[in-house]
Amino acid sequence: MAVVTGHAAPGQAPAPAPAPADTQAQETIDGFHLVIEALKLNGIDTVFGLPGIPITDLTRMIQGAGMRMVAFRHEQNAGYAASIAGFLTQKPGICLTVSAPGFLNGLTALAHATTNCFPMILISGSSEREIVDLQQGDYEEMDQLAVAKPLCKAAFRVLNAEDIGVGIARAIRAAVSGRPGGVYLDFPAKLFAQSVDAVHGRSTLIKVVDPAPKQVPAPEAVKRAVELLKGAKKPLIVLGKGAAYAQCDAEIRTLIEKTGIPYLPMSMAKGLLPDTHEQSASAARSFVLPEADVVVLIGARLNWLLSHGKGKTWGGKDHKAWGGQKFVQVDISPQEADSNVRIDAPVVGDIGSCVAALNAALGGTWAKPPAEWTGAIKERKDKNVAKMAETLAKDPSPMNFHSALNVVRDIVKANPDAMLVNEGANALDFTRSIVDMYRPRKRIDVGTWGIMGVGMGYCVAAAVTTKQQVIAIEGDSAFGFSGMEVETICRYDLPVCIVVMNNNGVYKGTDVDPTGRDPAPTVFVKGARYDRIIEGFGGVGVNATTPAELKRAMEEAIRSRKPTLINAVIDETAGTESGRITNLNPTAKKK
Ligand code: ADP
Ligand code: TZD
Ligand code: MG
Repeated sequence: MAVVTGHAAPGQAPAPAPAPADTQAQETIDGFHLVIEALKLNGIDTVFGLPGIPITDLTRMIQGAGMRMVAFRHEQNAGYAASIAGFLTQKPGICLTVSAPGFLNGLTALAHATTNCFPMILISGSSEREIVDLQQGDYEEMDQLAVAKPLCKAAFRVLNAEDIGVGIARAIRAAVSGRPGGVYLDFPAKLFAQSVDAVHGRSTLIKVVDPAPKQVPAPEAVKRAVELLKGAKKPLIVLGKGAAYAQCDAEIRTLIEKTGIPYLPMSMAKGLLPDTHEQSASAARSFVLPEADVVVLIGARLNWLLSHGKGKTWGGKDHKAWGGQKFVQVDISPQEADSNVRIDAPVVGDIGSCVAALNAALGGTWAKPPAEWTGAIKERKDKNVAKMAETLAKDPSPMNFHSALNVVRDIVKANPDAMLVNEGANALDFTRSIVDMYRPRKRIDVGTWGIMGVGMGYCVAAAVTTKQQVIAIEGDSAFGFSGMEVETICRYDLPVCIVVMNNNGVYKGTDVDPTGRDPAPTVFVKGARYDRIIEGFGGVGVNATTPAELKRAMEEAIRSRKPTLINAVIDETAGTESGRITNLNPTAKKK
């Protein structure tokens, strides 16, 4: 490589340094290039971010070095993209932001990554340390390291160019080893311009060996779990997004099919086995949770999404009472067990190793669960599926969630490799229960927080990292959080088909201000035309008022792979408050 000092002007290669007398001895490398080389050395090929002081040149040079530099309109969306790229690839997703406000915009996504156990690194430029620490009022002044610390797994600052290699190596290890999560890396402006001898500089870079080491479970823990399962009359397996992340799909399938145990996929574990699998108990969820006697959790926490493993959902007498189930919990975090209820058989390790060990310990012959149990589940399932089919077959006018999602369901079935992005309340809950998934890691959604705003960032990351068609089913409120990234989708010409389920508001479009002065807080402009937004950027916009129009538009989007936004006009009375979690609403009950 040639001499690599100096900043590049827009569109130009880095300017060569003035030729010194002894070129060999003087060849130098600067902080910008050490960062890029350290990332490349570790197989990182994509950065999501937004340029500005002090990282503008870094974004140019990343692109110049042949990496994908995806520039967003708001850092939060770049951050969400990085977080889900981490989930999909097992490599830390990288988000690059400017100082204070850019950093803070990215921070929500870093916290989101940590909460969801996605590996991500937020790299942020920062202002002059001396001025920041004396609070003398620098441009975009903030002690970013201190702010980031409580919201991530680890946070590091690099002051010297020779430490860039170590900083990036530590960030990668922290992000992907053990329970994955978000890592913050602080690069003050001065770091980028520092030059060091090139040979020496490069010798400080580290190619991380085995960044996410296997963690094999203890044999006695595996034995304990298998013994517990052997005695079960009504066993159940719950697959969470940790199981999807682990990419050990064949082992998981073997466990489920060899034992014959019914299973429930959490939303982002849908498709790990096809949702049409005969052992899927999804359509009988409210029956199996209270009835099961031994539950095997694989990469799923007993948090609010599973009603904390107790209460009425699990057959408990009141909202805090234990339902009597015994739990096996397979998780990489040794601290997860007992977080909500007693875990009788924790199996700590990476899911691939744990499930392989369980499979081996099952032995040659394993008695399938009693037919009474599987038969009762099938009965519930068949009844619910038939009821749903009846609802889906209706064709009301205006279109409702069901008749629109009936179309989406068929489109996803015909395109099982397409990525499905999903956010909203009713738009989320109905999609999750109506649209079957057929392949692993195809469904990405609001995750552990039930967060709005991940939509367009997820679309960009899904398209860039998987190269597959992306279908996004978005509530109209949900879409609004990241809607401006439609420009990003058009700019990079990504195969994304966004369907805005437009019911004129948050949950419903029917609320009114009791005083008659303003619009109610949950309603939006009536009859808004979200499809026109994408037209402004050269994409395809379609207004769909019937299932037939929606079907035609989605099929055309997938055929053409053009950025498309379909405004699906949904009955504004069709939704319910907070979708399926009305009960979490302190005021809703009092109505
Ligand atoms: P869901 O929301 O789908 O129920 P959660 O996010 O609650 O899933 O749980 C994911 C769990 O998976 C976390 O407890 C995390 O520690 C665990 N996990 C993530 N990756 C791995 C892995 N490779 N091996 C084992 N456990 C993992
Ligand atoms: N802000 C953030 C960041 N996350 C949230 N979850 C919320 C606010 C609260 N919220 C929900 O939980 S769902 C939702 C909000 C604002 C939007 C629901 O409206 P929608 O979906 O149009 O997206 P439906 O189909 O109308 O229910
Ligand atoms: Mg809505």
